[in-house]
Amino acid sequence: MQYQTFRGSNVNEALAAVRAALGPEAVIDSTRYVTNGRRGALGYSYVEISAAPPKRPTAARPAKALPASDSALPHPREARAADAFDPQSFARELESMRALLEELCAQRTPRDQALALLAAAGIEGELARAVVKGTRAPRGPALLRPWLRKRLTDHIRIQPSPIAAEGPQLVACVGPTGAGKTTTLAKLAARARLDLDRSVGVISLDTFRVGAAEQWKRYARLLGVPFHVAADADAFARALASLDVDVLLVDTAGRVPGEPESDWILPACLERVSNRTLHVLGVLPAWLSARDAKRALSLYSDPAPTGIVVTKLDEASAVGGPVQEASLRELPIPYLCRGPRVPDDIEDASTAAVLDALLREPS
Ligand SMILES: Nc1nc2c(ncn2[C@@H]2O[C@H](COP(=O)(O)OP(=O)(O)OP(=O)(O)O)[C@@H](O)[C@H]2O)c(=O)[nH]1
Ligand SMILES: [Mg+2]
Repeated sequence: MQYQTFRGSNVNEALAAVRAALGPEAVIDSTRYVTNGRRGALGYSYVEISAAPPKRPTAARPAKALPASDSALPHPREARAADAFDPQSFARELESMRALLEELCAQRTPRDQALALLAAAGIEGELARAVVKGTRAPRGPALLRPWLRKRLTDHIRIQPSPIAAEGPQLVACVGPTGAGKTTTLAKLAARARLDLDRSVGVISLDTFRVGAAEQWKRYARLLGVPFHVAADADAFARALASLDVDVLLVDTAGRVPGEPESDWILPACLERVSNRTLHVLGVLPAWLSARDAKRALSLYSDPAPTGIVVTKLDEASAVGGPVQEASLRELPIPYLCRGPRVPDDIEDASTAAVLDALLREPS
């Protein structure tokens, strides 16, 4: 094949030159980004494409022998394949591919770049479209991040700490197995007691997981708070009657899809509660995808969560899943948890902290 070389200041320009000369069916052999690495007046860079005219189907005719001198010449590609592996030229190839990719990325529209940043944060679909809708995104990541922060602010709701609210409060944690429900409640028990000087009691409905009651007995002893386990609504009502406290914390076992409804006793328990503000907090690890966050909370319709606690921020590179679920359900976020330590690793949520977690600068 007769390969020719075409140049352009970018891929599109070089491709246009190929098509103008050889037509749309041209066969591309290689594309490389060439630069002398300098900026300013002394610098140059261009894209070079090696291409040949399209192969036309030929009528069957006897193969014409090549002249001896021609047939002795290896095809350029065969010659290259026969070459020994050269790490330096391999590194150069890689570098030109990276530069090409960067150039292709830079050609994306600001809206696409904004959607890519949101996707990296774990925010996709309906919410991502709503965030970029209406106004023009600015060009370049330096302007895009502040723009996105502003746009996302309208989609984040924050709830003032329920354990600090006036009057008797009940905070129940629900959510998937291992999400951090018990740890979050232990942190809240410690903060209510030590920081807010409020009386606290704990009732655990988790009679399923081996060691759940022991885990709570240890926390309760350390924190000096009364603790009960309740296997049904009657036992819950008895425990409730014995606890004259400002803040009642209710722990539940993680639910799994397909679990019998009869095992889920929280609704019956909450029916026995009066004169307390009820908070049912869905606890979701930060690394849960938006789809899994939705799936996890779909198991909790009775009672429906009133807020979402995001845990394990310390383990996650993207935290958009739970934040997206909170936004789509119009639920506020009262707390963020950044580690397993009781009581240190919990903070009252703020819009700025949620945005910081969402739009982290690449490290
Ligand atoms: N890194 C990190 N670990 C956490 C955090 N919160 C909880 N953990 C750890 O996650 C594990 C599970 O926490 P639990 O509080 O027992 O979770 P759970 O939701 O009560 O689990 P089940 O009762 O089994 O459904 C424990 O090892 C905790 O120490 C957090 O914010 N960051
Ligand atoms: Mg637990």
